[in-house]
Amino acid sequence: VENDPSATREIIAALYPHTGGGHVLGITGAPGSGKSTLVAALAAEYRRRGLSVGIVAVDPSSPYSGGAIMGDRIRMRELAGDEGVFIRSMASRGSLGGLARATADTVRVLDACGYRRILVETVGTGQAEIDIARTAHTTLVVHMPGAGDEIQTLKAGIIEIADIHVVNKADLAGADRATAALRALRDLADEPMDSSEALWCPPVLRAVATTGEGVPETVDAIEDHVAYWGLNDRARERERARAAAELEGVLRNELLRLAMEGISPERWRTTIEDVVARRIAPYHAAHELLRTFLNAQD
Ligand SMILES: Nc1nc2c(ncn2[C@@H]2O[C@H](COP(=O)(O)OP(=O)(O)OP(=O)(O)O)[C@@H](O)[C@H]2O)c(=O)[nH]1
Ligand SMILES: [Mg+2]
Repeated sequence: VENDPSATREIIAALYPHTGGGHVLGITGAPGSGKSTLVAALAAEYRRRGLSVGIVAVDPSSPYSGGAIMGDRIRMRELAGDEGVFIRSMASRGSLGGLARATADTVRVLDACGYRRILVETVGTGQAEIDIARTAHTTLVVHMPGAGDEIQTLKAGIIEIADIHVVNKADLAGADRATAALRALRDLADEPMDSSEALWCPPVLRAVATTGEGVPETVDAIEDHVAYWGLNDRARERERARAAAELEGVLRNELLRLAMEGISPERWRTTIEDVVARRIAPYHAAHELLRTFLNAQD
């Protein structure tokens, strides 16, 4: 799935009926906030509770065999050898879009393999977060104490995507302030007017991932969200929106691919020349190409 996108379609088609049993948890947050440490601690807690865990660590910035990924491997070493845990580290090869696709498909493979909780770590880089929020059922945002944190949080629009906030490194100074600031931000977020069903209020938890403090409580909160996800119409609506967004994306790519296949390299070149020479506007050029393509379909 990672190495051969052309084979992925068949693989995913075969696996798809077996997916849907795993709960996908996105873990995002600023670089160095302790995501990997927390993921390892969460996985260990899940193992204690008897649930199998798949882990996908995504690093959009580091090179193929970057230090961060080696670091993750070492950090997660204690989980290695446990058959109930599968760890996959992925580095970006090209576009973030490609990474999002490979991540989503890797998650599906783990889901089909029967891993009950699938933890996906991404660095908070904006688009990657949004992508992961689309793939995940539950999005956990890791924060750390420190000046300016709250403002960064606001900028990244992270309040909207978080189902659970964890202030990690609660052993360091400023954890109280960070926790209070996050709670205040969360309470500012608009609440829907109709309260006919129970609404999810993202909890703000504290943890020390290195010692495991606060980790069982974090797993409890995740499991509360798993239950919420399973029962709630709003969550099901989100699942539908996710499916629609994915379908739309695939359709867009497929249509583009088909259209490009239907256009000769010569036609493509002359059209570009026409656009550069201002003989035709891009919008009209695209429409003419599209018309040629559609006529060829009849
Ligand atoms: N004091 C303290 N240090 C922590 C805690 N959790 C993680 N760290 C340390 O913070 C550093 C970064 O932790 P990582 O788990 O690699 O953080 P990350 O968010 O995965 O980092 P990137 O993937 O590089 O963005 C490491 O040196 C950890 O040992 C904590 O609760 N308290
Ligand atoms: Mg990490």
